[in-house]
Amino acid sequence: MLHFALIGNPNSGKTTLFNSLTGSTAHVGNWPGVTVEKKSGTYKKLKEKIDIVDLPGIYSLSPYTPEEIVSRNYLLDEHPDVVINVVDATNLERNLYLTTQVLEIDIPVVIALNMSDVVKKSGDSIDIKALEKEFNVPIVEISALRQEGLEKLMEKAYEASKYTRTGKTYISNEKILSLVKEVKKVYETNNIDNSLFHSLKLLENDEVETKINGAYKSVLEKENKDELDDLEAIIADERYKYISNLMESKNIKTFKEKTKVTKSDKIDKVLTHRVFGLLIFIAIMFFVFHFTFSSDLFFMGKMGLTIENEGFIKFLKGMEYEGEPLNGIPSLGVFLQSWMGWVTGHLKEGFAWLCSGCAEYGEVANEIASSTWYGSLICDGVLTGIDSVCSFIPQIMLLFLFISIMEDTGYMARIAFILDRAFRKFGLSGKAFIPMLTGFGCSV
Ligand code: BGO
Repeated sequence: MLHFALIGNPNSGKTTLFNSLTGSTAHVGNWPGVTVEKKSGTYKKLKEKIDIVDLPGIYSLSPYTPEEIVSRNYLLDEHPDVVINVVDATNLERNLYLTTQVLEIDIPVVIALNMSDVVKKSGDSIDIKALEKEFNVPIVEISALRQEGLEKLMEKAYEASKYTRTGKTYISNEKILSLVKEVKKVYETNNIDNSLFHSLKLLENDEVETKINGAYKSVLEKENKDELDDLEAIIADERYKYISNLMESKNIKTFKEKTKVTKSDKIDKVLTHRVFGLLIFIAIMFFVFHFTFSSDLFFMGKMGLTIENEGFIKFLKGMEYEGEPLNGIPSLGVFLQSWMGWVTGHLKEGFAWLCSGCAEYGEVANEIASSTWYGSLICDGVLTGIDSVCSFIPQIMLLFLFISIMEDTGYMARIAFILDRAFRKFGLSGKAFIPMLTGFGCSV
């Protein structure tokens, strides 16, 4: 079976593409030795079945994070038949940084230009022909979300799998190229695969490369000691310069309006602002928890609102009335919780009434039911258990409703961005906030 690997930046749409291609055949596991998710599945619409692996989202092939190590090792050691590089067409420049590194590996590559629906909708256009000519690999415009262009992409990838491809670098700095040439020669004499990729990584002082092939650096160090120091930054800079020159000189992306700022951009500017963003976040979190758990909505009780009307108190407190006026109004969570308590309470009493042989409903029936083994088992055991679990359901549902609204509107992603800096201090990513928040449901 042929093996295709999907590689791309986080949020480039790899998972959406993977799900569309593999459907129900998808299998989720972990990469050996690391807690990085491994997703594989089968594409069945070509002459042959294709095994597809969704590699972790990464920004570069320098191994700083477990995700980068996994993706890089897969490309170099597992030799997939084709690499499909998923590129977010709305963030072309940033995504092409990884592309230039993938193209250095001796492997057939096909570029999937994803989110083309967004590009088209905004009236922008990308010169695919010019890009294809530049990179000399097939490029297919797709929309993973709308499932457009996927069959063409897979056909191109299938075709590419029949040929070999030699890696190419887009760095043009003469000095670097001459150093690469020297190392590459040594690597080739020592039968090291992907000599171009490894040579560049050695020059970049890449940790993994230096550990494995560091000894080969001695061929350079005699004459070029001074030039070797800052090469990591210089090579990164060369890559960025190349991409920005390419975009400008070949007019790769034409914008409908060069300075168009969308409504979403304006909202993002506020929501991700260092100060306002944090204040808005604190306010939203306060309202989410206040609407779910507070028994005094908007502190109206503290401000003096007292409800005397018995019928209204019964409605607000799930029929529970202790003969006292009510201070303030309960939040939606507490209101629903009171009614849930009323329903489960009556369910319990109804069963007690049946178990007592239809004795006087209420206290008397409860006492009689509790004195029999079956009445005690059903009412004191099973139904009391169900009652205590059910009493949390309204609040948990409400909390999850708020969380899903924040998730689906994309606000959660903005929160992750705002909190990223603070969370990094604890060795976590901003995204760790999402499981932390969802965990509140369980904590409740
Ligand atoms: C959210 N077109 C459009 N318009 N969107 C796409 C396309 C496409 O072709 N492909 C993917 N997306 P992932 P990684 C989201 O989740 O596959 C969207 O990290 C949201 N979520 O739907 O996860 C896709 O695997 C709330 O968007 O990427 C997803 O590479 C608000 O791109 C995002 C807005 O896709 C990332 C978007 C709760």
